[in-house]
Amino acid sequence: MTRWPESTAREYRELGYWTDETLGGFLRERAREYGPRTAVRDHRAELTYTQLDAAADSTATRLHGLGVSKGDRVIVQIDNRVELYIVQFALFRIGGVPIFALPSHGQLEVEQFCQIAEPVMIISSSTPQVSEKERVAHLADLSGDSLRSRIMIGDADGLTDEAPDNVQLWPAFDPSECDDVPSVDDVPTSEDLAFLQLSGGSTGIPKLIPRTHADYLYSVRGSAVICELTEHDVMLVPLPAAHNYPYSSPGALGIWHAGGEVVLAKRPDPDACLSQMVETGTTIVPLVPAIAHMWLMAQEMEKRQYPRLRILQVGGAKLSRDVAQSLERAFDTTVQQVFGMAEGLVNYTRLDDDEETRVATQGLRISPHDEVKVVDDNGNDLPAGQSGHLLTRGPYTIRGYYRNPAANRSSFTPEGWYRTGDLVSVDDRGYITVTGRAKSVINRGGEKVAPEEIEFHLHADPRVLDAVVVGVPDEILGERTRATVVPREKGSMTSRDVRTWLRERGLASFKLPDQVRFADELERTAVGKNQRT
Ligand code: OOB
Repeated sequence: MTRWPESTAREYRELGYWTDETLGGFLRERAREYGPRTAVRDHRAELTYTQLDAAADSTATRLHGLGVSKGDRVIVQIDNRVELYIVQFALFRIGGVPIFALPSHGQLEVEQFCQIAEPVMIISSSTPQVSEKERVAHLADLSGDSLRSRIMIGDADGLTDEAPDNVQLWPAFDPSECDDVPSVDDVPTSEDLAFLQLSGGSTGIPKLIPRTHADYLYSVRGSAVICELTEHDVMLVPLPAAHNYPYSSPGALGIWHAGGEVVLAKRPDPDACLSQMVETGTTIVPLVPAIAHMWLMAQEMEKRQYPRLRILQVGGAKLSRDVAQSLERAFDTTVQQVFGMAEGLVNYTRLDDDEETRVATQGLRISPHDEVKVVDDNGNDLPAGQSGHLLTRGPYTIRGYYRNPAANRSSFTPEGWYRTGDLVSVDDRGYITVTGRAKSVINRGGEKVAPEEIEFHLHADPRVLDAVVVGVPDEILGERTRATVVPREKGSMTSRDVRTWLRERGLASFKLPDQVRFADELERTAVGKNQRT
């Protein structure tokens, strides 16, 4: 893992940005302070801070007993339920390193994580398959035999008698069964690797983002201050809870920092979520523009009142000025734009910014020590107000990906600046406006799709001669994916065949093309490359 230079790290420690606190210790402290208050609930369980803390302990003891120790990677693929947080904190306590897979990731992505990170365990909330034995053996093979066990959380159906010993089914969490405290000799320290997040991805192979306890907690504390969180705050989480944005910007961690309550929504559909907001007295909710747009349409019909709602956050993709204005009016609340990246840097519009700033910019960095610069195509610095490539470094922005020297060479400068791939302009106050994108990634309503990856899998289809994937404008998603396919034999394939092929390759559902077109040949650029735009 590429770290910050020692002199820079020392500065962050001296400034008090990086402390000795680990994520495991963070929860212990919060339980001491806010014990009987509700920390989190989902569709079936509600846990106080004391219970969440105890559940993390007993799960840590169990995982330690299964051989997970400091530095071991564990793929965690759990949907929006309390067990996601219990398992995360359990791993933090024993120094296990979760890889935060999203529920929508397919078998293929899980295989790729196994190849890169050589995990010892996979913990998921998916239903076991009949062929689980073969799957585990295959994944163990890909991970260089590091993978020892697979744990599934949920209902017993689906796990057959033939399941191998290394596949275990854990029933949903029961608070009455928590009593152990893990006894671990080799405890993690705050500058150790805490977990691996996934990059929004601009290449075919996923990139893993190494975050430390100290850098991440600094961004959480800063975010909680910016959002003025207190123990009276209630956050509804309609997005996949393991994503960096609803996890830490300020996310669940920010809420717990302040002693508030997290409510996990199963899905982001407006009908269920809007009534849940009323019932739970939600004060803050993180959304992506595509979902904000759906909620806006529902709200304009139903006109509910949300007397406690303070902040409607929108981030992950560019929000249009019109929608921002309409959201504030329809929900009678303040919109906060969030422009962030799992690699680090997060910007927020502030709650007391004037309307123009709130609706037209993507906000200001968290830290005065976040370095932000805008350069032209040749790497020369540009003056304030001019649009160019955004480069950044700072106290919570990584200096390199996990086990990926090739990506490090292209994504980081020798001086440690991260090339975000975003085109922005920065005004003289430091507020950023996203003006475009230099990376090839398609931002499909906040979900990032690398066209090269889909093209790679399309080319693997023996019926396909050539293929190109592009993003096309979409009123709701911002962009949707369109695949243009040249079949070897004209008329031999339907768009359904194309999607079925990709699904069977194990690709995440959000990467399947929204639209498939067939052509006799592809347009080429002058150098003979496929024309993407
Ligand atoms: C968030 O993180 P990622 O890692 O899924 O994606 C990062 C990329 C950025 O580089 C940018 O291209 C895009 O997503 N993006 C935005 C945006 N927020 C993110 N583009 C325009 N406007 C915005 N407000 O997406 C993420 C991480 C933490 C907080 C919020 C979002």
